[in-house]
Amino acid sequence: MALVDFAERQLTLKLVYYGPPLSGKTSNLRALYTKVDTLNRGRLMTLDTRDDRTLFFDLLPIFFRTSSFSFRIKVYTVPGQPVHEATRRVVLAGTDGVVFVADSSPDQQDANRLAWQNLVANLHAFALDRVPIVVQYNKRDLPDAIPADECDKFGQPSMTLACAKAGEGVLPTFFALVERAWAHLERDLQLGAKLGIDAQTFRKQLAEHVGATEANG
Ligand SMILES: Nc1nc2c(ncn2[C@@H]2O[C@H](COP(=O)(O)OP(=O)(O)OP(=O)(O)O)[C@@H](O)[C@H]2O)c(=O)[nH]1
Ligand SMILES: [Mg+2]
Repeated sequence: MALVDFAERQLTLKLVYYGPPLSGKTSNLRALYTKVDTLNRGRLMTLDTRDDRTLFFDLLPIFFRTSSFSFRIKVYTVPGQPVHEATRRVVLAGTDGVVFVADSSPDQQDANRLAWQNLVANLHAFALDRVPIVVQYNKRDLPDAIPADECDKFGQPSMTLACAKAGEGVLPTFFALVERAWAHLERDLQLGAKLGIDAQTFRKQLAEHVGATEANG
């Protein structure tokens, strides 16, 4: 759950990138890191084995300040390999939103489904069933990528398309999730009224600090 510190006038959001093995979760975070202004990001922490598989998790802290409040967004990835189930649960605990990074390769559609079922079960175990989820189909550059209109949206209202390796679609996915996470918290905690910031102001500030010029790229 989001941390609101009224004394320090600070809001901390936790977001998690989830999905099947090798779908591009770490690649999303790496691209995000390069797109966020140096002043608004901390160190990108990744823990890989030699073959690039995430061993524990990755973390990118993003922060920005408005005239009245400061925001911290902690962006995590989980490791996709089945063996890391315990780690996935630890990372998912208390999340305010999830990007589900699906693989566009036709032969990974079963892996997408399995990872989705795993996500739903783990969210349910934490009573986080209502947390906002953005489905991203990554690796759109694959010559045999499944057509966009055949992608399983897993019951979500919309999805984004990306080529994380090239940094494409990474910011729109991130913005979509942050916006939905804000709307969710607004409903639950009346954040806007308490912080004196409406959704539009929050979005504008976020875009200004986190690469507004690339919001479509
Ligand atoms: N063709 C293509 N390959 C990609 C893309 N994004 C990532 N990859 C490749 O997919 C492989 C896995 O990427 P990662 O970002 O490490 O995947 P991950 O989801 O973090 O993997 P785990 O942490 O092991 O679950 C790497 O070889 C990437 O270069 C993309 O948009 N297109
Ligand atoms: Mg990874």
